[in-house]
Amino acid sequence: MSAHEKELSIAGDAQKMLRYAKEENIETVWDRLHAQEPQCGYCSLGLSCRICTMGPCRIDPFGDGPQKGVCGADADVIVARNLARTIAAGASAHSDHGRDILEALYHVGAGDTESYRVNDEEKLKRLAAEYNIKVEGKKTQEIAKDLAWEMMEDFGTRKEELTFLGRVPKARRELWNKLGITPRGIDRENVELLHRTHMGVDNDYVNILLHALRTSLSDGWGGSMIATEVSDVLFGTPSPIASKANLGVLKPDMVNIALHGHNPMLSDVIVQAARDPELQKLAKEQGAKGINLVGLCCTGNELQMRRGIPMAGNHLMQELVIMTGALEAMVVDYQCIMPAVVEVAKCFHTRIISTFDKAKFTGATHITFDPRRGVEIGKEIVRQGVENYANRIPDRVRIPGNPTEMMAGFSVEAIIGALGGSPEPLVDAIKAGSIRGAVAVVGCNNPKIKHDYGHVTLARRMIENDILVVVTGCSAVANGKAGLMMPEAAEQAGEGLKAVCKALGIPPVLHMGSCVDNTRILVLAAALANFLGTDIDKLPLAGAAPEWYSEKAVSIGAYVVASGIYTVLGVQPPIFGSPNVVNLLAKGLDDVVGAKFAVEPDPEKAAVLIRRHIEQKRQGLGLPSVDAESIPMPD
Ligand code: BF8
Ligand code: SF4
Repeated sequence: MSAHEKELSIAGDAQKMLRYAKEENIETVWDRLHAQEPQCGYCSLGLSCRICTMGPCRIDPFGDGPQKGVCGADADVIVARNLARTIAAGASAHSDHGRDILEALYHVGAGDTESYRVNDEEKLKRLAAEYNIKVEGKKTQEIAKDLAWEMMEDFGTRKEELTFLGRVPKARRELWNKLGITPRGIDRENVELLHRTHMGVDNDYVNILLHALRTSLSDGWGGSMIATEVSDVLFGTPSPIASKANLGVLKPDMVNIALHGHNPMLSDVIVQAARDPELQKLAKEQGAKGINLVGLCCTGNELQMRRGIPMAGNHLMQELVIMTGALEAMVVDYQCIMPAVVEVAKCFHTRIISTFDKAKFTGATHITFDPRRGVEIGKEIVRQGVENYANRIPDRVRIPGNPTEMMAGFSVEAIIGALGGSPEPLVDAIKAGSIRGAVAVVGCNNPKIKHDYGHVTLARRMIENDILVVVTGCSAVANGKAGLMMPEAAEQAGEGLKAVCKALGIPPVLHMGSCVDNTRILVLAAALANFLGTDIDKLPLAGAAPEWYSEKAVSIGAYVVASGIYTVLGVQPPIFGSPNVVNLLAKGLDDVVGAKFAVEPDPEKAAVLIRRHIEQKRQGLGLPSVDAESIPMPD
């Protein structure tokens, strides 16, 4: 193994595939990053604006050149507008995903699909109660229709606030009202943000950013939360389940189909379709032993959480999985799918199948998905994969190593269930100090950070110091591959956390799902705060996105902070061209919403920032704590 691959990833499977890529001259995301360097300094600082055609404009960060755009916008306004638009894009992506799932629920209610059904009736009824829908005397189907209809109203403008705000601690709701950032309609906040950031509308950076927080809250407590809850209703609320991860989940003697993207409504019907006896028979006729479905990114997380489907890899693995030469089809829905997969697939027999009309890929086979004919379309997709097995070139198959065992399925319901039905035992362990607090390590991979290094290093340091870790998204894959998501990993935890994990039989790093499932973390945090009769910002909690890249991650970071949770980012956001914006986000926000951002690329240092923060919060609650400053910061 040369130094080259080891510098790019800590994951053994990735390192092996990167070596093949180099030997065979196949371009990857790391090569393209290299070709882009040095990246634009103005853009990296957030100081370029192309909102209108009087521009594009740039502000000189050194003070010698222009300090204002053609319209007169200064660095503060330009940086704030750019950040706000990033949040709108991220919140829109999550919320549009939520609406797509909601439409599937509506079709169930309307009785015009046989591909889906209500899987968790109890949750359906609980949600109906939150939405003030009467359930007595109604059939499940009718409740589904009524709930879908009411939830759709959360996207519009009819309401003064989103329904799920009923879950938020009272003090926080009052704070949001006082600040004027209570999210109303999901679409409304996003549209208003685009309006405000048009040239000549909102020209006050604080005002722009407050509305950006409101928009992010419409994602966290709105669009994403609807996506999670309705997915649970349709596909089942996750409970602890055994699974596996890394490229070793591909099988040399089976038809391998990877499901990539974010929306579980497609992948769920593919799971149904792959069981079809006719397709199984066809696979055998092709010489394969059967059909092996594997996940990638958040669609993979959705499948792993509910069905234990093995996980092939996270964001930076999407090109490398094709290079195994053992992938018959990569079925994509939307988000985080690099257009580059089509190019890599050309070097192999892999067929890229796109499925959503809003997410087409030039060069891919497109099969339009329609939830009303879900399973039928799912079968057609699987058939294409199976038929492609004949085109596999056995000499080019190279599946690196064996998969790692991992556990998934820790929904809030499952965690509370493991605790015996109440958050009390967790609260007691935190009070006693055997668990110091909890941290959510979430988000993406980014080729600017050594693949998986940020996630795994931070999670290790947290559990060693008795901080419970919950993970979602690509962080869950990284930590699963690193072996931290088995109960045995408790041995790597501090004495207090180790004892709690052993008593409950759970890993010290808990898989809570996909990126829209970060809302499960909000729900858990709110439940703990409500249980203690306090606000979320008083709790010893933190968030971290050590390797983030996407607009969705910015929206997540914003709603997590606006909900009162301190968050450390591992990749610098493009805001450093405005010291005022940096000051607001990294300091001032603490006085406004009780939480702030920090940026720290080194996970060893990020770990210390989080440990110090957790001790300060413990002290604030009057719990046994150590002096935060006594925790040394590594050089
Ligand atoms: O929604 S963590 S790279 S796959 S954006 Fe994308 Fe980031 Fe992965 Fe999932 Ni989330
Ligand atoms: Fe330039 Fe202002 Fe137009 Fe932006 S909005 S491109 S700063 S003139």
